[in-house]
Amino acid sequence: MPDRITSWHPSPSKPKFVPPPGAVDAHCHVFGPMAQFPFSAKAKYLPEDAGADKLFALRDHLGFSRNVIVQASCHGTDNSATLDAIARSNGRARGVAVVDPVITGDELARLHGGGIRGVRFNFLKRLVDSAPKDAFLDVAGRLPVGWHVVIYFEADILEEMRPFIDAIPVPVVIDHMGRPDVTQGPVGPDMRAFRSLLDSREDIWFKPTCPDRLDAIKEGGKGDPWDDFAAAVAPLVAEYPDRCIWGTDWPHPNMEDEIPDDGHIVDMIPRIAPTPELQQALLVDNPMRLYWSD
Ligand code: 0GY
Repeated sequence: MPDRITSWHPSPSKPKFVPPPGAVDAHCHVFGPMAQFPFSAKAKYLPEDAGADKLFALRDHLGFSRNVIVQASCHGTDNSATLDAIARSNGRARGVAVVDPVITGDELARLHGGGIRGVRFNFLKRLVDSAPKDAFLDVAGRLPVGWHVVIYFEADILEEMRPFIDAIPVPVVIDHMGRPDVTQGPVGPDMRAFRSLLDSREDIWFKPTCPDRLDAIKEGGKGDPWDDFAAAVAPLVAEYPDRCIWGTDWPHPNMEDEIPDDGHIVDMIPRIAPTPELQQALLVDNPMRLYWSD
């Protein structure tokens, strides 16, 4: 068995930025614990346990109130760890599941009862073996009322994703803005292409997240404090303030070579959302609309 990897900071700093009351960390994961929730046989990485207790302690340390837990690829389509964390949150967590496209209506209803409000379609070849668009569209057409689809892809396939995204009959949330090259700047080709995608439908949302990934030294960026990310992303948040949600991405899957300090990640918020109004939309009003509208 390969070594288990740790990708999160052992003692994140306290951020200088204080999130508004009710702030939601709307992109985070749980890993295991493996003894209770084994990882998928198809997992592409094998992390150390990073369960609900650690996540909730981080939530409190960073000054957040709620979490949206996104099922990580290492747990495949078994959403038990995510559901267990939601169940133990006292109503302060909801989730996004990864499902086998042949999932039944009863099983979708069970996930809804467990606090799931969306499904994630992952197109990153390093994370999943396949991404069957037709099967994804079939399940997207059968989701419970009020759910949305979260899509994770990289900028090099944005154009080929357009017909698929067009065909999705519910709101769409794009993880990490489809991973643009932020070193190109705010009007570089990747950000322009992403804006054009946002302009193609009024119900495409995005996560202006993961400065640590998008501005990583190993990706050709400058690393913390991620100045290129701030410069490229702030205009996007200002232009589409009602369509963005934010998250830490803890426990930062696959970031073991450049582990970010979560306090620094939170301190990116006022750089991309400089006014109290933008911060309220990004951290409270928008995620509450998507995840706690009922
Ligand atoms: C992220 C990003 C990554 C991993 C996953 O499900 C996952 O394993 O999403 C990644 O490696 O880029 O958003 O957590």
